[in-house]
Amino acid sequence: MSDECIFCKIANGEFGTKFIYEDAELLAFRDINPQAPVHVLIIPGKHITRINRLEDSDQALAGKMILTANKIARDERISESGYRLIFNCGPDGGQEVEHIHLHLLGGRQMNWPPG
Ligand code: DGP
Repeated sequence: MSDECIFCKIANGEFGTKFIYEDAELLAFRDINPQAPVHVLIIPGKHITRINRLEDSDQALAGKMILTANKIARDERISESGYRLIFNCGPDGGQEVEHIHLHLLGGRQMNWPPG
């Protein structure tokens, strides 16, 4: 938990954010600035700033984030149409919030290369 971190505050319920998934380790909620019809953020409750700060002991947690995104994609009915999972990391990666989060984007055709 970091006192300054907006996603820690969300995880603590300080903003009343609706969680579309929640368990002992992970939370998921809709992005405030959606870039697709489905845009969900999957975060760990544990404050980890960037994916390049993950440690060997976080291996199961990191894998669970992907499996949870797949589950949410099924719940959102985009599993078969397809979707994109994104971890932004650091300044060049376009990361704005320093608490790791997996973007689940779907419900429209994605473009490549990304901007
Ligand atoms: P990134 O650039 O990868 O760090 O993405 C951060 C995302 O977090 C961005 O798409 C907007 C979203 N976001 C920032 N603040 C809030 C918030 O207070 N609530 C919600 N639901 N999303 C937020």
